[in-house]
Amino acid sequence: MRFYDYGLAPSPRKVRLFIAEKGLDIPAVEVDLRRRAQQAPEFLAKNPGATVPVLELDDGTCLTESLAICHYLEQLHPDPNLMGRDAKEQALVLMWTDIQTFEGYLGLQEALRNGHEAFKGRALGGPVSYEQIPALAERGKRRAEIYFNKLETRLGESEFIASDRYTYADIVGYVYIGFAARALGEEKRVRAALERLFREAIALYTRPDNPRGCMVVSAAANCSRDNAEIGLWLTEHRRQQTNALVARLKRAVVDGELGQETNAEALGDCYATLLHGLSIQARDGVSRRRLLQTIPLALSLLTSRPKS
Ligand SMILES: N[C@@H](CCC(=O)N[C@@H](CS)C(=O)NCC(=O)O)C(=O)O
Repeated sequence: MRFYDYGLAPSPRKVRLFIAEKGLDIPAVEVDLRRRAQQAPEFLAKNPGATVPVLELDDGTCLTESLAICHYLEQLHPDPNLMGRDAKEQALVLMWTDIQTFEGYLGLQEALRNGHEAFKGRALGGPVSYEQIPALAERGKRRAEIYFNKLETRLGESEFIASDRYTYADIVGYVYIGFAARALGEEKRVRAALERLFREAIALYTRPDNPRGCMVVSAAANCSRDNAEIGLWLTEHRRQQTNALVARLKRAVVDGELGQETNAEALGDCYATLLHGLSIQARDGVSRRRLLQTIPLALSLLTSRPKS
């Protein structure tokens, strides 16, 4: 069996996490979408749709579509169960997968692929070249916002997305949340993007109707051994957030927004530390006004351009 993957893309990421949750060891091949490796004849022979993920079976059959691949792996390796134990749970997992994919992922794709110049002439994935429609970028953002509100409401009433335990639907949600950082965090200027990130985090951490602080930061400190899986999930989420910050800063260096001497990794770690610290401060009762005061200070690091 061989898994055709691409590290930055959300669809194969769902499969990668699924494989990890099952504890399987499947050799992976990186298909570099940025270099259009999905359009190479060898890859098109495996998937004429020119997308990843693909799972190539030993008999040569190539399975595409993340849901189909995960379903297949679930049948072969039923433990731990991730797709539902009975008819109702299975239906709920599929229901929440569809809701999230149609309302969230497609909105995010619409925003990213119609709004970012890297996708000019590639507004839809696959073998056909489609031009961007800028109005769709705005609509996509709106759709994604509505999806995230729905997800937030859902996670307010249930610890997990589809059931009372961790399932594939949680993997899907987790991947789309991570993808949103990339799809929506595409503010033209790095300073504006960071300011928005901090403002939104502080607004969320200090909402009067919610427990203060960020679940991802504060719950992690309290995870028992039994909840090691959730702990892992949260750790991975924070790591992903840090990676997204570092990647955004590196891009700002490449785009010439920040000086070449900028140590994007150190700066990204520093902002991630602040982001997590803000949650703890909020939980300890520090007011929104005071937390907001930290933003200009944090952004002043951008002009001081720390040296490596
Ligand atoms: N429904 C498919 C979607 C696959 C898909 O769109 N993959 C994207 C990466 S997330 C891709 O390969 N795009 C190729 C391209 O942009 O040309 C699935 O869930 O696997």
